[in-house]
Amino acid sequence: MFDLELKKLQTEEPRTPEGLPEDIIVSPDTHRANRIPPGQSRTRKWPILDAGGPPRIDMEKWRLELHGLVEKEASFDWAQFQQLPRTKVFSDFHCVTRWSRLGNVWEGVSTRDLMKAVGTISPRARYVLVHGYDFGWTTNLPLDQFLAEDALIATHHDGEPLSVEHGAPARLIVPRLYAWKSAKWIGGLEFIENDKAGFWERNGYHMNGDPWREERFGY
Ligand SMILES: Nc1nc2c(c(=O)[nH]1)N[C@H]1C(S)=C(S)[C@@H](COP(=O)(O)O)O[C@H]1N2
Ligand SMILES: [Mo]
Repeated sequence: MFDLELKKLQTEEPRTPEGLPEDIIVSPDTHRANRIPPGQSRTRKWPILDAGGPPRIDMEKWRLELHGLVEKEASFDWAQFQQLPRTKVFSDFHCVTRWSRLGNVWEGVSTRDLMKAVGTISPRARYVLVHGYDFGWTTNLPLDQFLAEDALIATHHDGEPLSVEHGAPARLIVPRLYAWKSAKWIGGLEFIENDKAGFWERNGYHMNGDPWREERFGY
């Protein structure tokens, strides 16, 4: 009996984008016939992975700061962040340590909507350095990846508020790149001209990080 249930769990097909409500943005990779990138295996659990554990965040002091090469720098407190338009995204999540979690529904503020609030981005800006609240943790990614239609600052996952371990109160989600680019406990977005390695990138991980091209290490 137990064996049978276990088998069912392991073979159950992932949720597909067909039949989702119209207002959910569907990440294009979820339309692939094979949704598992090379060298990855599917997990039905959601592992917790980070470099130093959750930071203590005082919600009175929480800010999301946008700075660098933007027309006007901006800082949202939690109440202001709640006023921004909300978006839902259906996407897969690929960790460079070789697990993939398929069919996630994220809810939060799309990066495109967030950027509308700060005027234009300088044409010189080509990369984003994302800052977490944990010990000055950072990750870098190309601006066009950050502004992909399915990228968002998420507060909810599969209908539940994010747990602290998974990045509450808010985390970045960039479905088209490996999960280490999806910064938990987000506090800042710095728009820069020249690419600058973040925490894992300084330790050998890829500057871009496309799972379909197995951009795990190096440039
Ligand atoms: N701020 C911050 N964000 C982070 C990390 C981290 O150490 N600090 N780890 C990254 C890594 S390596 C992965 S695989 C994902 C894992 O997200 P999860 O713990 O919600 O599965 O978060 C990423 N975001
Ligand atoms: Mo990771």
